[in-house]
Amino acid sequence: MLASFNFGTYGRWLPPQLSEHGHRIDHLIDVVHYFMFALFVGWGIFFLYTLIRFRKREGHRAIYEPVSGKASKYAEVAVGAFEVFLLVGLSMPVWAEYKNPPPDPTNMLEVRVIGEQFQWDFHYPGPDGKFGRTDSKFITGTNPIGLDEADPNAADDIQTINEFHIPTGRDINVRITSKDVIHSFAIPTMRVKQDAIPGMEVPVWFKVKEGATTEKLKEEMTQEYDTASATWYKLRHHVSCEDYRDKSGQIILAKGSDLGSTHTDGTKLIDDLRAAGVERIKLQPRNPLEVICAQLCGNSHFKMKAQIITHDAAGFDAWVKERSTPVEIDFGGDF
Ligand SMILES: [Cu+2]
Repeated sequence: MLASFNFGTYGRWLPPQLSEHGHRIDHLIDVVHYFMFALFVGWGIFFLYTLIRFRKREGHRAIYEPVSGKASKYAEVAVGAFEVFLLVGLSMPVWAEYKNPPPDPTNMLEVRVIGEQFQWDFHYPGPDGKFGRTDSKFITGTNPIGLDEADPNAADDIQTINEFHIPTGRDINVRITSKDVIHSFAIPTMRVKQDAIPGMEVPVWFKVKEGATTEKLKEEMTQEYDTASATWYKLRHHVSCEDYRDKSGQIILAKGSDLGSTHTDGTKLIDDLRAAGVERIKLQPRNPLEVICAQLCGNSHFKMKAQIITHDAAGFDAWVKERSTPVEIDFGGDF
């Protein structure tokens, strides 16, 4: 699959769009903006007209009576009618489709998502497709969703914290809730957003475009940076694609090293690279996709993010298999 996901234009207009339904949301955003622009121009012209028409001048006196003509009324009704069309004709059909169950629920992946201050917890049913029972009395640091280990359905369940593994090209139904306050589950690159409300489980579904795997996206987002103009602020979320050495052949920056976590003094790293005569470095982002919280939910709201790892079908099955198999520890003796 050689589709390009157009990460080159990230941030210029809208974020890259990686879900099957996202173009319809983008279309809606476009229509609303064209409408707002038309309104802005229309009202602007009218405003200038009134400034000139009713300016203070000799022989004219202000009268304080409401308008008698029909034109302004027609304009108001037309704007109102168009807004109703935007809501009922365009927005609600798109919204309804993604709030109703997907057309083919047989091949759907269900994931429970639980927001809390300040992390996202994910609960997968595992290969049996059945979620184990959860109860708040079982909640611990390593069991944030309170999974009941005694429940047979829970045996192969998978829990992750701030790590959302999903397959591409398959319907994903997320059932979103919260443990404490209202959060908002948002994936800008998938055009998905839904409030996480304590005591309620709200479903929403989406499908990642075929081929948009994390590995492929990282490859597409690989870029070269000039060491002469690079700043640590810009580079710290990147991973090195190659080895870079100083004049004596010693490695300054190793291939695969994550700049943010392996280099505490990033400015020194850039200086060292420059001093070694390295003019350009090839880097790729550490994490192209993430879930954020779009609701100001507390003092550490800003760090409430989960990394999204998109796999192809085989890769996802392998991950499920790996995570759902109980780890057997050999203690090297009889117990
Ligand atoms: Cu939050």
